[in-house]
Amino acid sequence: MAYFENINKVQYEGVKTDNPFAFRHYNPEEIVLGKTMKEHLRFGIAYWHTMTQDGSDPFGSPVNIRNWCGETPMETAKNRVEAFFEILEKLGVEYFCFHDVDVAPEGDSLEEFFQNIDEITDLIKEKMDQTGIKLLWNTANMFSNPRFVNGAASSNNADVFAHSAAQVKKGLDISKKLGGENYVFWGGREGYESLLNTDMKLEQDNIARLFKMAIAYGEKINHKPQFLIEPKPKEPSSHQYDYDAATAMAFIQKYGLEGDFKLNLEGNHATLAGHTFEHELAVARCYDALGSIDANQGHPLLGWDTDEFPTNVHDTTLVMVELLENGGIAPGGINFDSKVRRSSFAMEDLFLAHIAGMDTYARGLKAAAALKEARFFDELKEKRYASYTTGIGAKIVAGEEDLESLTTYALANDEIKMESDHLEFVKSRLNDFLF
Ligand code: XLS
Ligand code: NI
Ligand code: NI
Repeated sequence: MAYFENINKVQYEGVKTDNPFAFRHYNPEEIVLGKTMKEHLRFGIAYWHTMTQDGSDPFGSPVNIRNWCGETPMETAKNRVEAFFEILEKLGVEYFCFHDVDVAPEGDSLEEFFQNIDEITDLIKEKMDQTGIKLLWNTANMFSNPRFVNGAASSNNADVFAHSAAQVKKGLDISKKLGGENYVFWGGREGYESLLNTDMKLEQDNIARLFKMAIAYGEKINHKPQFLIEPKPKEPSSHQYDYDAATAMAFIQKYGLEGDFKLNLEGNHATLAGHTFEHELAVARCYDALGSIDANQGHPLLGWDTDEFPTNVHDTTLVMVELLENGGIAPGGINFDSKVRRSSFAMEDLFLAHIAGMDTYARGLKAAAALKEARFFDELKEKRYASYTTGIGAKIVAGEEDLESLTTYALANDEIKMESDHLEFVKSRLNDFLF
């Protein structure tokens, strides 16, 4: 049965089309810098925002119209799988991501939950085999259930730690069964509400203990997805340990996890941390740890994780500049961790919103490719840092100078000439590439 009877496979029709269910910029087979757009962008769809989110908010009840609700939670779960793959196929999206609780009802016990997961992931596997659609990553939801009120691995209660370990083990078993390319840890409530009662060192050591158990189990079952930490500074906890990319890298290095862990970076989490998305990507690149991205954007006037679909071409261009500099994002991808706004409650909005996000990323890719071909940023930076390529700068970089030799140099070269950055001119030239 089709859940979106009136929607056909979405095709590229170019900017002149007036068909809302067509791509205007995303042309999957078009070659950009030697690769197809599809290969560059590796789009993924998030099960939670697309299949389970109901449009409710702290001030209002569910509004989303969805036609896949069945008689029992398991029937609904099965219908969702069908509807989800219909969306993926019709949009031509080849990857997806999910939390354990998104796909299967928790039931009355952990045992029942695991049985439900097995049954539903069998169905998902069948769909994957039929369509060639792949699992970008899965994860365990260790923040929604009341037992996680004080976190999962960072909980003060060791039984909660054990429960979390069981969920992660199941997550890795599923990842193996479905050929998952990455496995994500977003520390939902791995943080604290008040330092008054928190042993921060023990909590962070325990998070690292769980991560090491995950690495060891992956080795044991001979399945090694790229592990990813997804930083976020706050919400739901008032303070989360994986605050931002730099903080997560300090954690990864402190506990010696560099060989197995990289980062999954999200647009709205970057802005919540007081950074731009491209800042977070650049930090990750400095550590060779850019693993995957959660594509969304925050509302400029709201201070929480609104997870809006990306529609800002300026932002997606700067993201794609980073991804190109990274040599691509594989085995990661561009996962739309994005949800339709409450007022976009119709079924077809799920298509319109993803088309908007995909087109905005396609425009970002094209603009970033043009910037790269024009050597826009290279020339800018070569000129700006030219003092380090010759003379004293080249010697500093080569490690040939020390405080004494530089003091001698500085005393003899006391009149320093600084040059203007002409930043407004640079920004205006950048606009020429965007539109
Ligand atoms: C929440 C996070 C979450 C992760 C997966 O803010 O973005 O959705 O991506 O647990
Ligand atoms: Ni996310
Ligand atoms: Ni988020």
